[in-house]
Amino acid sequence: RQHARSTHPPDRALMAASVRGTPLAALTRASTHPRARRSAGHRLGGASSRISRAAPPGADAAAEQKAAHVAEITARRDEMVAGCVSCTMPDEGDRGDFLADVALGGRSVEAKGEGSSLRVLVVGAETGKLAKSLMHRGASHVLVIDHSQAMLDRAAELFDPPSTSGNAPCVRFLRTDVGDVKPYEGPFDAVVFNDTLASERDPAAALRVASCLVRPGSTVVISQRLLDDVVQNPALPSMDVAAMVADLPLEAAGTAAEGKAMDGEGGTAGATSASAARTEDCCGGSCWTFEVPPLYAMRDAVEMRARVVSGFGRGSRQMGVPTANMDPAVLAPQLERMRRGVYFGFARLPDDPDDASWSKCVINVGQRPTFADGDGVTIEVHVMRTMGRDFYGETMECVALGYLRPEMRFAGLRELVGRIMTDIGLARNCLDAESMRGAVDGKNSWSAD
Ligand code: RBF
Ligand code: MG
Repeated sequence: RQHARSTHPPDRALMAASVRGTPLAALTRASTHPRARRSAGHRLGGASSRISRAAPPGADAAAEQKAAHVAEITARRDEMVAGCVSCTMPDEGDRGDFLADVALGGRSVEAKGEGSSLRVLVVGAETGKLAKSLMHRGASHVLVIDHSQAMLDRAAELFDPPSTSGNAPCVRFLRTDVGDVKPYEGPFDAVVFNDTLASERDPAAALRVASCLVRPGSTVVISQRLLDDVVQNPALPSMDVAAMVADLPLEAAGTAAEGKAMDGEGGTAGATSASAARTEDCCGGSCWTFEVPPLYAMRDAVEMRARVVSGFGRGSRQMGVPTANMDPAVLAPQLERMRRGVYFGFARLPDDPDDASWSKCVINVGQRPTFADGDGVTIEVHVMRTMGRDFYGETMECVALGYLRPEMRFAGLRELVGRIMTDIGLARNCLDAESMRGAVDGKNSWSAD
């Protein structure tokens, strides 16, 4: 029992400090563990030498910052796994069982039926116990990511190597940042931040990316071991979960069916859902459980009518996704009700005899942060129908019925187009529902394509 957590209060202080992103030098000072000076397994000194290997020369400031942060996290997590793991990752087994239950919420691949899969993304490997619990409880595929290769290697020892195709049920390990997980790895049925979100360089961005990697109806779990002091201390705002989820399509678990106001009441809805989502975990830590609503239907449709103005000329030529830009000047009241992000609905050109019927569409309301010229809010409508011409100056009508996701900054055009294709697929599915057609059926004739 000599490594039991309760006998080593300094290690708890150390964990808490690491959660707040304290520099490693401070962590080393915080460690008064009697063995820290004697045993290599407990020593935290020496990590700073690794930190100094920061970004390659010539990288821009943002990349340099990211590299430095990744190096720091990597060093910290290498040390965690090199040390006494029941000290650096206390209660891992119990937490793994608890989090697997929360993440799966009773779902299992067996219950989903023949040919289905149940995919979970785990951010933070530890020694693999959470992945093990997930597989035992009914996940079919678990992707475990971490910055520490040593930690991933240690966790992988718990499992058979995956089949080459990756189709058979398996656990895979990948050294990457959550922001760099490719969409084709998903979509996931659940994401678990396994005591890692608070130490992300930008926790809000990490959560945003994660919420885009999951499919509608899935679960997002944030677990932190010793976060109480961080949450309650306004001097440490890095984990304001309420603020983080305010603009994301996330609902406190169990409340998603009631529907979140996606139009205008974002701040309040987020705050409510964050506190409603929070529970204490099995071991005195904090756990937030969110659901991505099965259908992001808005309570009230937003109707827009405006002239088509010229955009950046990038949609058709560079992206292969032509968009009609609706004049934002006359849509101020609607813009006030719509958070920035991607919507789906129906659009038509009422004055054009050929295109006066409603077609499915996706709508981006935002500032295109992926591009340098992205400033000023635009309302861009991609109509899922071949029109064979542009329609500058014509009047467009558009009804936004649901919210897909917040706007994001992508690494480049290819990633953006990839995500837009996913948006289009999701939108098409949602809009096939009878209730969706009903929203415009009375207004005009229906166009099936
Ligand atoms: N631009 C972004 O920078 N980030 C986004 O997440 C984003 N999502 C979009 C989703 C859809 C469905 C559409 C049609 C456009 C989106 N855009 C986004 C805007 C895109 O950058 C823009 O259409 C082109 O730059 C042409 O102006
Ligand atoms: Mg355009």
